[in-house]
Amino acid sequence: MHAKLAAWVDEMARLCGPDRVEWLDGSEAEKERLEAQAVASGELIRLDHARLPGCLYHRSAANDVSRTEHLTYVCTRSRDDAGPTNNWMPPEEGYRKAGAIFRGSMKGRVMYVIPFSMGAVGSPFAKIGVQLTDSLYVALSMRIMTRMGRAVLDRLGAAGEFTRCLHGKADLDAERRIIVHFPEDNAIWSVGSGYGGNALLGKKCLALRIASHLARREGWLAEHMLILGVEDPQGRVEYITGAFPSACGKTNLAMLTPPEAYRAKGYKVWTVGDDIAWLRIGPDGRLWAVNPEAGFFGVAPGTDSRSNPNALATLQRDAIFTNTLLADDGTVWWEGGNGPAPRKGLDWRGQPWRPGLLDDDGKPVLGAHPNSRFTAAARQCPCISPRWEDPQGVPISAVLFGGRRERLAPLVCEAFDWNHGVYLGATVASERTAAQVGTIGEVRRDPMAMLPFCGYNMGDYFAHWLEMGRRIPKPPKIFHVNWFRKDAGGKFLWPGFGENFRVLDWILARCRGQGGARETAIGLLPESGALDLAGLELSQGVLERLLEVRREEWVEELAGHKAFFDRFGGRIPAELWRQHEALAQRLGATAAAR
Ligand code: GTP
Ligand code: SPV
Ligand code: MN
Repeated sequence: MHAKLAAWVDEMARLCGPDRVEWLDGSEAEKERLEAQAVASGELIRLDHARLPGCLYHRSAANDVSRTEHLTYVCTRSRDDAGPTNNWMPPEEGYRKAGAIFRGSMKGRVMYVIPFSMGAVGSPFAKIGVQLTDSLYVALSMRIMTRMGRAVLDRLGAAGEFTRCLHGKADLDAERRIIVHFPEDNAIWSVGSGYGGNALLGKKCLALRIASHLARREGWLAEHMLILGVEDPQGRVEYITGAFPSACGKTNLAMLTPPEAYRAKGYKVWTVGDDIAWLRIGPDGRLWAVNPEAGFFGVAPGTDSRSNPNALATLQRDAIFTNTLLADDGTVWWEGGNGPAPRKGLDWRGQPWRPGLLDDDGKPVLGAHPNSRFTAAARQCPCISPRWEDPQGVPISAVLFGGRRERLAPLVCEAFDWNHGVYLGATVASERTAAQVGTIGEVRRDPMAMLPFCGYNMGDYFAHWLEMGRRIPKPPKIFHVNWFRKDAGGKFLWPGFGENFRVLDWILARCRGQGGARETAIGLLPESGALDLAGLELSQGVLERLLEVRREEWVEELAGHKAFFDRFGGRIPAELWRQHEALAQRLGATAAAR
């Protein structure tokens, strides 16, 4: 028995006051028992067994349907170590504030103890956490999203290191909700929310915020990235990672189905991960990536058998659906999903719903919340890579950064070199989505899609990326992509989804030293004819619009880069300022004095 673990569980149980503490072993029998309990209490609803075998439905509180970044804190001793992009409070205050909400909050409930591993159990790169929670929904979701149970405890032995993760629903009151991280103590406390990224502590809290802090100390990278493999007709597979902000297309790109013309030639995409990548320098001098998760927590709306058939196949069994529409026939539905809307059902709030329903202002009432999601095991994905659990990971040829920009950013742009690529990542901006609380559509800087997930000062984070570049003998090439450019009428210019494969094809050609490129002020863009568009009908002039670099817009953007860097005081590495000045020079503008 692990004495420190036992003592910690006792101490937390004294704080939270559950009726009982139950250690979970991860067995099938345990799963069935927990599901039956959750169904009996109404926390989960069983879906139609014939059509969705083993699937469950959950509705989170109406005020608790996305990550609450304004209630999320990084508690380092020094405020500067959290940096200007994180909410901060001193560790003592974090423990005190969250502790006051936790105190006695599990009375009448069970506290589940969930030992879990991020990364395959026993992989040299895996990290272990133990989550305590009073939510059966969270316990059952952790079973899908992580490797958990007895095997992890065995691995931990009598004295292994683990992240202490305390989670409680309390009364699910947004006024009494806080998610506090203590990277210097390897601990996370989250109270008052039952929603995904706030409550499944292995995901954003451990695998990104705590892990990014560890990664900097240990010389690796913990990133908000998908990982995919592209197999060519000769059977050779090359791997790509991509960082896009929440709800900006990682799951879709990771599971992409290539266009017919490519499939006919024998091209194929393999999914390694859809949200998080841990990257290290391998013995061969390349960058290698592992997916620390075991499942997908994917956005439902917009997912149908045309846009993402692989996701749809993945969630046909043993999945948990959260905040979708619950149809009267025991199935689920969402806007932009398959088939016509069911004639009757209950919406994500639990209110009666029918197609065409309007609210008091005459606006359509959504059946599913825009951030409604499915939770399903990665191994159920038809295109899961045979190497997805490889303890060493997969070698990376290209790293993509991107965001949702209706103007400015071209479809694809290659960095001149690693440091320029770090600048491209550091200056990513994106329109806000429904995955986090806030004004949808508002453009904000989201460097490397890590704004809400970096567990330390982002100025130091950029320095760490630059330092990694100095240490990787054979670095991947870095690109910026944007699938979301729109025309004057607000329509997407690029068809996206499977057609994005055409861009990946050019990217991989560039990595092999092939593929034509023209130099612009912002980077290397496909030269005329270099993108293979066979079989794709793009209207006259659309490709030119997608690949256009408008000097006056970029000069304006330059000021946005500077304003963002200025927030960090002296903590932005000099190399990024040099990149900034070089960009200004290429644009024929003068960089504003710093
Ligand atoms: P998180 O799970 O929040 O990290 O999101 P994600 O980055 O995995 O995003 P996801 O793939 O789930 O896509 C989010 C939304 O973007 C969905 O509504 C998709 O339909 C839409 N989307 C994804 N790829 C594309 C694309 O290439 N073009 C367009 N126009 N929309 C896309
Ligand atoms: C995201 O918001 O980036 C997600 C969902 O992947 S959550 O688990 O809530 O973070
Ligand atoms: Mn995500």
